[in-house]
Amino acid sequence: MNKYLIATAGLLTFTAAAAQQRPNVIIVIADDLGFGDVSAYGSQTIHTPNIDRLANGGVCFNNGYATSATSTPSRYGMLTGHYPWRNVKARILQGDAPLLIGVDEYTLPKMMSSAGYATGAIGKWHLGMGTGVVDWNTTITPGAREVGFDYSCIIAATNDRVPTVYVENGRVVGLDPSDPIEVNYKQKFEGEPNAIDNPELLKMQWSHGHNQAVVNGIPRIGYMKGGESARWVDEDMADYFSDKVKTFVTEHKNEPFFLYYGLHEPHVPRAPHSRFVGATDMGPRGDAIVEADWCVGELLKHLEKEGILENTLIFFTSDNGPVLDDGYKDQAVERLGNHKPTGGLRGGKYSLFDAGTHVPLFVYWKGKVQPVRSDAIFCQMDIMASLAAMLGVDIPEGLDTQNYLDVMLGKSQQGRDELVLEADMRLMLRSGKWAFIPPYKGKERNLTGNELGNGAEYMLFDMEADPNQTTNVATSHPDVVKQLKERFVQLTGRTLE
Ligand code: NG6
Ligand code: CA
Repeated sequence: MNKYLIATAGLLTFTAAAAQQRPNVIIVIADDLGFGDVSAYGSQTIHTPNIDRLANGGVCFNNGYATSATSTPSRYGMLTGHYPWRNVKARILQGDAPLLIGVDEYTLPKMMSSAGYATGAIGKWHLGMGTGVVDWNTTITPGAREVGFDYSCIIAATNDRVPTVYVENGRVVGLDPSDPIEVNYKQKFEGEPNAIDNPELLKMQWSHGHNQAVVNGIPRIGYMKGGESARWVDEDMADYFSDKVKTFVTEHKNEPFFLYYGLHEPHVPRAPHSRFVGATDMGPRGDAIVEADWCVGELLKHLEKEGILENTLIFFTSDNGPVLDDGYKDQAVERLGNHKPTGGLRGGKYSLFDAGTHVPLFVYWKGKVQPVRSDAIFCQMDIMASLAAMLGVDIPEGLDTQNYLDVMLGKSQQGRDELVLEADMRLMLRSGKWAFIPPYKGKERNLTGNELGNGAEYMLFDMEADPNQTTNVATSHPDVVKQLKERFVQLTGRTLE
């Protein structure tokens, strides 16, 4: 055999091997689920057996990170492989916000498509849709399809924001054309109920914000009119999306598929189905987590039933850290008991402290990935480059995503050394064992009670010795602070005093 033939033969073998390594890929991403909210990380106060099955049967990251402490930027980071703070619009979006991701932008689902995958997004979206002036009564475009999802069945933003309808492939589900939907985030619609004027309609009370449209007895952010027949029932949302997930899996079981499954729990308003009410002693927040666990269980059962569990790589994570009172009086604070949603980590949702972005993160692939607890830092943003490496796909240069395939599959514990993490456009740098937070003006805590990480001084924490960030060691480590300041400026392009 001459050299040319040997090379060709080698290539063919490689391609065949690569083709065998095309498991289905599912990302399950919960909403505001904290590091301490799943029993896999040691919580004795809540039991999440289905989520634990993934954690204990796969790579369970003790240092898994989202890129941001809130939803929109976090999801943007994972789906685009770009740090969200590079895009000034990557902030918490309202329900009528335009599509945040450029239609020409490279994305994770587009990468998966190029590797021959069918792609779908089901559940929470929160990345905007349309061009800014959305007509909810026609096909809304651009949207999930332009981001790279062949199929989508999503909620536009959050479960506390209007419009409270499901959007399937760009169309509002169950809409009666004679009752068109209008949405307004500035002005109320005359004659439509709202939380301030119609408290008698409320089955759940708001604590801050959330006092505009009333849908299903729950006050929301934003005003909405019409679309009565299309409005979701919060208590049925888990079942609704679970059914959509099963249908998607069944329809695509004979080809590789990529599914993004955005659970809405335990984001506010917490309104689990009646069969989960009372599942915990913690009230709606705890019960919603049990509902999320049930959703994971249904997914696993369905994959088993279709005989494809062994051929499916599953990520489980959360978009940002936990919060108790995020705007509704649902007893999340009062009934917390001994439960620690952050698992003891400092801060929470909205925070530059660790619990803002330090989230549950597991990679499960039955029979292929060995169960291991990994201390490596692994970030959701790196899923893109790591999967690309697994599938043999070239991705564009200039992205922030990096290939940590061996870490992702539990074969190496050499994770990321540096990460720039974001909370409401404020940034911090995680570098090796150090967490470095520059000074930021602003309140110490927001209305949720979560500490934001603002302060007049530089903060430096040794995450090995002090993972709960109790002691700022900046003054005793001036050399480290100096070095991290320089690195922060270099990485972020921002200035520091
Ligand atoms: C905030 C909401 C909060 C939640 C959050 C988005 C108020 C007072 N607070 O503005 O309830 O909806 O946005 O959460 O309106 S996230 O997890 O989607 O980022
Ligand atoms: Ca969230």
